[in-house]
Amino acid sequence: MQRGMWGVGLARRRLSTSLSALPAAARDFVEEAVRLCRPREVLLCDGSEEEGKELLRGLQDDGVLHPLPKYDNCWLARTDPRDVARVESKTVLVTPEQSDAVPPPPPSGGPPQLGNWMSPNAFQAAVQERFPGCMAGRPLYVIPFSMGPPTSPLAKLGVQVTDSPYVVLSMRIMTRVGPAVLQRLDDDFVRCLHSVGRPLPLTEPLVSSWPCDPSRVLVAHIPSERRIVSFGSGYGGNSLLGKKCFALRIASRMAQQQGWLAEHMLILGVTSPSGEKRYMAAAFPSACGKTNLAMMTPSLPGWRIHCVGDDIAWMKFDDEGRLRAINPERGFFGVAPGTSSRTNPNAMATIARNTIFTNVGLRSDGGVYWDGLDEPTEPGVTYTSWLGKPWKHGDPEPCAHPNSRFCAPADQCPIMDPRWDDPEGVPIDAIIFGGRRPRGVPLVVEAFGWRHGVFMGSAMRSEATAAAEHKGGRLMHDPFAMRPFFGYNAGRYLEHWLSTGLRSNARLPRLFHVNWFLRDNEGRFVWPGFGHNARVLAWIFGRIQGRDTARPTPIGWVPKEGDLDLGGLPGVDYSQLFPMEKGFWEEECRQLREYYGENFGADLPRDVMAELEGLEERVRKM
Ligand code: TSX
Ligand code: MN
Repeated sequence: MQRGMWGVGLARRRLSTSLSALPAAARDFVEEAVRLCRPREVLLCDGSEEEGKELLRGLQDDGVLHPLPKYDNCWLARTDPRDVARVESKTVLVTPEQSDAVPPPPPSGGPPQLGNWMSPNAFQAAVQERFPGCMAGRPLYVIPFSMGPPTSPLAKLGVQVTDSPYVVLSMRIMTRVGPAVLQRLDDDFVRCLHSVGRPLPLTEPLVSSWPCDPSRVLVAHIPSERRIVSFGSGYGGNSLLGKKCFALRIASRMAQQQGWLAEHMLILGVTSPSGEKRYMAAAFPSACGKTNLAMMTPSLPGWRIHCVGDDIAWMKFDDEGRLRAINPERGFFGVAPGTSSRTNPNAMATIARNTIFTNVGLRSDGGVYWDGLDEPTEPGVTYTSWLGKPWKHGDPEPCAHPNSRFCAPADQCPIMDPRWDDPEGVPIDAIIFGGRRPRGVPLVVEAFGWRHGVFMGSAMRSEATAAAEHKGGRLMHDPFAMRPFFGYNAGRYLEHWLSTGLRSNARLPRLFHVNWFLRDNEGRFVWPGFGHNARVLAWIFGRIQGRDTARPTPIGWVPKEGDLDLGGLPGVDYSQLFPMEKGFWEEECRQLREYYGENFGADLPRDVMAELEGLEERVRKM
């Protein structure tokens, strides 16, 4: 870290280095933040080992991080229990016109589902209510970072200023921070301002040594200025601004303007027994096991899977018309509960060192614990819950928070793809949508074409979870798994996808929809999932290669019986995996029509409505 300072009223001590390493535009941005937030000092991050050690020491001294001696360089953070998830209701897009940010508000008067708009005036007022002096007594860290390999034509730079050293440590894992970024930094970067909102001296004691201001959280995006302003939360989704805020919301808007795609998708490589390799991207809402799929161990002999990314894909057509994808991130910020050596051994290997855990349970031997971590209980080992209280098996409350996380470097994953950080990206041949659907929706469907596939993406629904503020168990619409992440009007987002299909020289990927979560009448899962999902990927692989392994149905192409490998799966029955019920689809169409009317209104593209009408017509004839 390099120390520097500007402005009046800053600490008067002599600083070893100035921040002249920054180009003028970045210096202006930092100076503006210093004038507004009035930190004690300014520290420029360089991504070095020593810097990491210094941050860890400080965080330990402050009681924010606790060592986990069972592993190598692993740490536990416990947040204020009021600061445990993204806050969608306080996440806004700031544009002059409301229609640039969101479709018309629901006619029923219900809350908007596809994002929140804030006027520039209201935003200025909100900033003035929160930021002046908000970093008093704390250092301001300057983090120049790259989303994507710095040399990649698809990469974008950002500069985050924050008063949270936890955020700095996490950003060093999740993004690229270092000299290669400084070298390339000019005036084209996303301006990211973050404060936990607890100036010193404190007026009230902290809870769990975790500074935050839950009642005044605001996560604002100003797409026209490529600016993000986040206040009051230290939790990852609200504070690691490179991830959801930049790589999805701001980037989706840039992508619309510049003719590419910024998507909430994992990227994986599939290699067939004959050694052919294809890359696929997949969009799933939360609680569908996206990270598990991205790191899957296939159950089919001879097939191999490699991981490129588990959350975000930036994709752009190259000169040959191939869709090239990069993972803009450098780490995994994954949900811990449910992760185990049975569900995801590669994740378990990834998080065994150099990992920051947040809100997981603690074992007395210095290990971590959460629900679904299927480790045998050892005599003498006691547990402490994420709230810092003694915990034992059978207690009504979970040991780890349902949204507890690991934050680990991607290159520690044993099946990372050899090209996962290739600056040119990997060519995408299939895009897979999915959802957690207990009834009616078959295991896999291929779209009739691009327009039909865009409709499928817009029609995604899934059982809700704990990743944000929603109640579990209810079916929620989540178009393209982007519902909380649109950086502009979701109707125009669909138009952008439709127009992508009209590019003259594009070799378009094929579009699919999958559902691992069908249940029978007794409530049992009818598909074994996990490594067996490779059977579905193998069928998709065949389709990409042009194999005649599908039959048309009213809802799309499905595998011909016998063309989906169900070998060695006793009790798994083709007809159960591919339900085709007229009544179900009639109801689905009705609900979709209502959802479009409520949430997209006049901004729903005509082509998407035409696809819904086409489906309704085909269902009528079922
Ligand atoms: O991640 C999951 N995937 C994708 C894996 C590559 N999960 C975990 C829940 C999401 C966080 C799944 N859960 C999957 C799945 O494909 N399928 C299911 C449902 C399921 C759970 C248990 C069994 C079968 C299906 N069977 C036994 O445990 C024996
Ligand atoms: Mn995600």
